[in-house]
Amino acid sequence: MTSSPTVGIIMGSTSDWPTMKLAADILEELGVSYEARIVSAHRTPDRLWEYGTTAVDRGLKVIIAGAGGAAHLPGMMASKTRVPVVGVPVQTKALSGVDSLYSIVQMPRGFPVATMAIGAAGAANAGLMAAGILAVSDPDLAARLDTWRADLAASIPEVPE
Ligand code: RP5
Repeated sequence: MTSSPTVGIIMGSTSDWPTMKLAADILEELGVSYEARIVSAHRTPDRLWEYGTTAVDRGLKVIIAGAGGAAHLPGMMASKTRVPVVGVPVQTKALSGVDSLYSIVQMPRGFPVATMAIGAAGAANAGLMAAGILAVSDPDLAARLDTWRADLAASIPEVPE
């Protein structure tokens, strides 16, 4: 889904895509337009700068940013745009994603990043967080999100199976 995206999903490496795709899957389910791009704080800083500088004019309403290790992408993106940034700490082999989490969560006052859980749950929740933000001003999306949440609740058994 790439036409007129309202959500930008960015990640530091293509190796982050299996995780970040879980955010994309949620947005697909809920009918939210998005784009997915590799934007690395360290390897492609000029691309990060350009992405952040143009985000508002391009109509992006939420940016989901995922990275692992020295995960500076979400925070740097938050420094370049007022578009809300949802951060996803990608799980790493060396430190299990605690490094990613600490790199993302402890932002200085003035430049917030809404930091999700490490890994798969965090990526899916980032998609839901983005949808929730957009649903504030989109009643049709709000209805789809309510249905999604009700379906999830209904799928949880009352007794262990
Ligand atoms: C980070 O380094 C990326 O976000 C990724 O999680 C990690 C490893 O990247 P690769 O070496 O797999 O490209 O910048």
